[in-house]
Amino acid sequence: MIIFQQRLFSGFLLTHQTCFIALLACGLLQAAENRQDSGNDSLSQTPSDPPNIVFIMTDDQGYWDTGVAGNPDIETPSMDRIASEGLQLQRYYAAPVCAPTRAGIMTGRHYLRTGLYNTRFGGDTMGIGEVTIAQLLKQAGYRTGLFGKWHLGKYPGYQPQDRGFDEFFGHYHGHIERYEFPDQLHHNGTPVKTRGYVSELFTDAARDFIDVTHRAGKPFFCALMFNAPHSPWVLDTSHYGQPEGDQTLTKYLDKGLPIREARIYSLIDRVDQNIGRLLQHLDNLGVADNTLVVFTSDNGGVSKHWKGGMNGNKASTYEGGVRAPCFVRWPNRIDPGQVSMALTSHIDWLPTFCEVAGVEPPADRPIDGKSLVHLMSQNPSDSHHDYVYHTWDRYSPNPDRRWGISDGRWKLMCVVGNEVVATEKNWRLFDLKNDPEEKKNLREQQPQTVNRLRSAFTKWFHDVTQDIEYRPIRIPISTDGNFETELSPSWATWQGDHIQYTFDGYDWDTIDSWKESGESATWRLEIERAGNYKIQLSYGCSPQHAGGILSLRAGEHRLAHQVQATSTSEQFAIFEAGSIWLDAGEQELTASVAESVPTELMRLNSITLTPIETP
Ligand SMILES: [Ca+2]
Repeated sequence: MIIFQQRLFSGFLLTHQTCFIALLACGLLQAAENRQDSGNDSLSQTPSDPPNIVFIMTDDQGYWDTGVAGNPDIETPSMDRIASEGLQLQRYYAAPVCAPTRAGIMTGRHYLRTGLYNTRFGGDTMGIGEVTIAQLLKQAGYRTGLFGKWHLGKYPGYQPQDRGFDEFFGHYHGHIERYEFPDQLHHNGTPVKTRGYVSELFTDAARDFIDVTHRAGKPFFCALMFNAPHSPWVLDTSHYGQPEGDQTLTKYLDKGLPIREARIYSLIDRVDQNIGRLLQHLDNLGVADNTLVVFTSDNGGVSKHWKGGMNGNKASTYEGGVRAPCFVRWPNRIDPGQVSMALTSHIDWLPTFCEVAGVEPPADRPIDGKSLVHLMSQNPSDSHHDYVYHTWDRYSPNPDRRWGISDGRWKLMCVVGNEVVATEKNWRLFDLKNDPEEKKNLREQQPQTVNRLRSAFTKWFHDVTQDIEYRPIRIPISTDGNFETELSPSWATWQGDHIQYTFDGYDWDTIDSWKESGESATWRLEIERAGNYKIQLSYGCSPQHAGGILSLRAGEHRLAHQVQATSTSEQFAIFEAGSIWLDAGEQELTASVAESVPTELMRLNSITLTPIETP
């Protein structure tokens, strides 16, 4: 076992990076690979090998949803194995919801700095100027792959393969609708059809990526981002005749869990089996000792069967909404059975991985995270961050409604709905040392602590939000490759007394209920090159409502389309609406009701723009 102190470790990194470059120059990587192929012995891994990194994250798994957390019913032997063979970060914090945590992981910055502010409505897009950990690790010679959920941008330029990942197989949105034979998946920018169950598919892709990278003699950064156990909680019944999902579900129903909880536990159980397969694969390749494996989740849990006394769930700023499981295994560096109570955060991964890979984080912007490497030692410190901060509001950053701050001992927080005007009376102060369940509000007894924490929070909030515009990015309309761009309903802003947006799993969302002349939806576009663009509309309209006129307008240019019938308003069909000229640069495309209709114009599912080649 090799244990380095922090100061020595930094020097070691310089040395190992230099060695790696020298290996490249001398063409000796094949020899290194051959040594690794020879098995998991002292020759297969040396301290000078750059560590591989496998970052495994689940979606909506709570701190309490593992066996090692004390949960008496869930079965997670692989997750527990990572914990017992390495370091448990007992007070590791994610953001309250999905996309914000992912932006923090990728950038090392609080998500509000990145322009991302939502999980839908186009607000789940990480700013184009951000530098990701994948880009940095590529600079250090790593091959990079992401398998599973991205949720940081769906349009070209914002997809994983545009943000530093050599290989991407997964989905852009916050969730997908089908887990068996899953739809809504893409491979390096192209939609793909798939067979099988989603957790297996992502794991298989990660395994294959590791194999190819290992054979090429490169270190790998493999981000395996399971979409389970996020809703809609679809079990694995894809193996007809051997319904593994049913067996697992039955196991948890037999333990007395209600059906909702049994489904969530089954999804986690299935993920755990796949993590076990991946760990075994690392063993088989002989690279486990020099592979840093992280297991964590992206926000608080949604399960409620057993919470170990913790308060709150996903999306709240109670501990149950923001504390996540976090285990780190790296046999060359970390002794088994280590535990740290230090305040740690999802924003710490970028500086951590930069340090282990020997590459500098960006120096031209604030990096909020701090490297965790100093905790990867015997008897790890319980000191890291002075404060952890929590904030989440779906529509725009807000320092008053749903927020929290903790110095480890004391925590000040507030959770109120949009219908409530938040005041100081809604604040709650908890002594986490003596009241970890966050039951006893000490706000009135500890005014100085309240003032100190609120002051620190507001200072932080101002810092991370200043000079940043929070609205959907302009959708890039590129002529590169002559590809189509689909304008999704959730990215529109809409005006009118009746018009509304209906969220229905992203690909089935609609703009609907519009019927008065002038009611409209507008998309903000960035047009790369002026020209004519073919317009295709996907919508549903029942026969008795057909015949209305939809007007499309971009600057001075207009197009009208008479709405046609589909069999029902819920069945979408694609209609050619003609073409419209779009000037280069920043443009707005507005769809509106040209003439009032009795009920609704249509249920508009998408508008697709395709550049028309000019001779
Ligand atoms: Ca999540």
